[in-house]
Amino acid sequence: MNRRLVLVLVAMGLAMVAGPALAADPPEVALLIENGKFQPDEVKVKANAPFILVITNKGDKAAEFESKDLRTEKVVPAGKTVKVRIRALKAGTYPFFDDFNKQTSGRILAE
Ligand SMILES: [Cu+2]
Repeated sequence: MNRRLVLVLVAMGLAMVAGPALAADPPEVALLIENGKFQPDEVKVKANAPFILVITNKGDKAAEFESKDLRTEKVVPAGKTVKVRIRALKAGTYPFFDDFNKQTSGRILAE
C-alpha cells in the first residue's frame, strides 16, 4: 500500500472510533459572569437537544446560576468554571438568574 492510502485508512479508523463518542457528547455553550452581568444575557440553543452550559465566573464573588424553569442551581466560585448539563428543551424562553445577586439575570432561548 502506498503511504497516502495508509493515511486514509488510519483516518477512517479514527473516525469510526471517535464518531459515536462525539455524537453522544452534547455541545458546550459558554456563559460568562462578568461585571455583574451574564454574557451573553440571551443564550441561544437548539430546541430538543441537550447541551452543556460552561459557566465561567470572572467576578471576585461567588455566583449561583439558578433557573426555576430548568430546576437547576449551581454555585460558581469566583474565578472558576463549572459545567451544567441541561436537558433537551422545547422551543421557548427559560429565564435564569444569579441567586447570590438577583438583579443579574438572563435567559436561554431554545429554537
Ligand atoms: Cu439558589
